[in-house]
Amino acid sequence: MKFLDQAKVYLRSGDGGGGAVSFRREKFIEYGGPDGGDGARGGDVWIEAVEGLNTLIDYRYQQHFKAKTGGHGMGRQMHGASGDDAVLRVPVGTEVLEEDRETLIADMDTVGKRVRLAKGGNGGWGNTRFKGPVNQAPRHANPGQDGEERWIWLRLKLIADVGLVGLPNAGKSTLLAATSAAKPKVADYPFTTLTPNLGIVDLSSEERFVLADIPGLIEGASDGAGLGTRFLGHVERSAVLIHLVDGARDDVAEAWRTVRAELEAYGEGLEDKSEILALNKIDALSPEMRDQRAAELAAAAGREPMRLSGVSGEGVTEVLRVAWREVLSRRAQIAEEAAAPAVEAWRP
Ligand SMILES: Nc1nc2c(ncn2[C@@H]2O[C@H](COP(=O)(O)OP(=O)(O)OP(=O)(O)O)[C@@H](O)[C@H]2O)c(=O)[nH]1
Ligand SMILES: [Mg+2]
Repeated sequence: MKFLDQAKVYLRSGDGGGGAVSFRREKFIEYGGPDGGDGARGGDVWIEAVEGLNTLIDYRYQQHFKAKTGGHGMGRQMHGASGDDAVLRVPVGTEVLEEDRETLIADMDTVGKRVRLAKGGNGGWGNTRFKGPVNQAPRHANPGQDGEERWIWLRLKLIADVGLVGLPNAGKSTLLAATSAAKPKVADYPFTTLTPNLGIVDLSSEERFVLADIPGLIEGASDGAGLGTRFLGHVERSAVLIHLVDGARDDVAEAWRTVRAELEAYGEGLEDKSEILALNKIDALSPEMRDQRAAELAAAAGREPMRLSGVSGEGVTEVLRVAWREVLSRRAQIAEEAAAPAVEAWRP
């Protein structure tokens, strides 16, 4: 199963500047001759894979990218200035496809990779260039070439930064819906979510991460009970798990233990992944009940849970902020590992 973030984008490279028609006019010089300069190239449109981005969300807000027109030529053989390029910065792993959404134009698979998607038009020649033995005073210059335009698709396979885990009905999908543009199905019965949903949480323009809502786990999930653990693969690579416990239940400690046991049984590093312990649905609890359920959970887990409600929004930002800090430190760790020099094997 693939989660795709995609965006359709319009590109236009810059038109070339026109050549100039001009003649030298100086004192004491008769028949000055043509001196119109050439127009300059229009800007290109490039795409570049950069570090630190992991979604294409920016391309939902800006869909048109145009490079600048080249400057026109001028008298005294002065050329115009080249038009500035436009550069689309995209996350590593972005695929660039033709408008048909099938033909691959480029795979932006490494940091720093740059590909030109539209070439700027050439500048037109000024009249100086048209001077020949026959026509010593051409009154003709070329216009600049038009830029190119095209529609492309950007496509990125999303990888979850943060995973939501919990029993069925814990409120995972509700929380995803409340914090992202995703619209997962929410209902008052277990196993509403049958396949994972991903959403992009947008804390600010520099603080974004991918949140995954996966089907609920029940006791025996690792042996195939319920929907099993097969969807846990989608959160294996995440930086942190948010473990939601339904505060409206009277057995919160047991609920937490059940899910922990399934994570342990699944393994693959999930058992050691950091976990934000979160008591959910506090909107439905009196202040005394909140304290009581939090205390029960703390006794079981050995640390205080955060408290939130995906319905009222209380405590949600705090949980997301803690998750974001984990995402940041995980990204820093990945960058560090990538930068570390490879150790060569010692050979006798
Ligand atoms: N009072 C209250 N009810 C909530 C809250 N979050 C979810 N619910 C309700 O709990 C029920 C289950 O919510 P879902 O978001 O579907 O739960 P889920 O964890 O995704 O469940 P599965 O997909 O079955 O694993 C729904 O009736 C929700 O309206 C909350 O913060 N407060
Ligand atoms: Mg759900």
